[in-house]
Amino acid sequence: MSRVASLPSLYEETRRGLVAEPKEIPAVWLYDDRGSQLYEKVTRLPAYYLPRREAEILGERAAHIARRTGARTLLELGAGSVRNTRFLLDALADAGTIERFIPLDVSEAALQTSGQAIAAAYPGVVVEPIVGDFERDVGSLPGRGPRLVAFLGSTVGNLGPDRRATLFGALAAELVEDDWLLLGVDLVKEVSRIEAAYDDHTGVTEAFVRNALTAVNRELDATFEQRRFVYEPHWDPVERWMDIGLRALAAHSVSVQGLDLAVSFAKDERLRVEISAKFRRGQVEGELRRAGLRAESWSTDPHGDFAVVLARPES
Ligand code: AVI
Repeated sequence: MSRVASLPSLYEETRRGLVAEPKEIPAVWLYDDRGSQLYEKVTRLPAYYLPRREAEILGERAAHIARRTGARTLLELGAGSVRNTRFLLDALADAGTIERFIPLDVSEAALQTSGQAIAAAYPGVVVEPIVGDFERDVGSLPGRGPRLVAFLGSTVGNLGPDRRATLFGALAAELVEDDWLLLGVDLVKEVSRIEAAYDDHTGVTEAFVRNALTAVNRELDATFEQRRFVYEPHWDPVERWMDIGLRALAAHSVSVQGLDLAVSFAKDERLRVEISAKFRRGQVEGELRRAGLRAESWSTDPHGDFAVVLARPES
């Protein structure tokens, strides 16, 4: 398995986030091995509609996507459990074009489990997992063309507009004439449904988000105490994203020895752990176009909750 993760840049980004206003830590801390397991549980929560809606779309559209792209290599950015990817693998196997599946994820454990499962289920497909960070590694994607780069689950919504522009730009530069991008995006809808998806009563989402603090404590020798924070996800109507994080219950300070840093929290000060942006069609197509990618098709589930976009580099 290739290992391409770079910790120094994550540490630097963490330092910048902790001294910024408002404070934040990089969302990548969410996805250590335990976090990846917790996220897997999140995806099965009844209120967390995203993966089910995406599955409905891929169930309908995967055969068309396979025929249209004729992909020999399927790459998946932020692959995780690769559950919905199976629709694409099945369709590309039926079309007889797929040779290689390259899942890229920060969690080596998640890749190991899913890589083995895929290799067993698709014996004719070479599986080559990459432990990496898609934002950093997107400019040097391996594989023989035509390549289909899948970026599913609305993971793109965890990036702010500037980072999305950088990522789409890097993808546009990396993809050549016969390559394709398949993007899954969660759509703007009733706020109550969006908020419910990030605040389940079982506490699984809260445990998933809090695990980022546990990961920072472990990796950076920090002293975040869970009991000093309350979980607080809320919808930001201006940015149209869920702002997901923790709020300090009282003023206190946290030492982050690995960064040689002391961080003071005021009472009620927030620590953002991630954002989860929700999209509209024109916005997604516009962002892709400005990066040099042309959306060729836009497919939604019957409820209009989620969309899957097939795009290619502008010729
Ligand atoms: C990975 N990503 C698409 C999830 C989301 O919906 O933004 C992460 C998540 N955070 C809390 N629940 C799920």
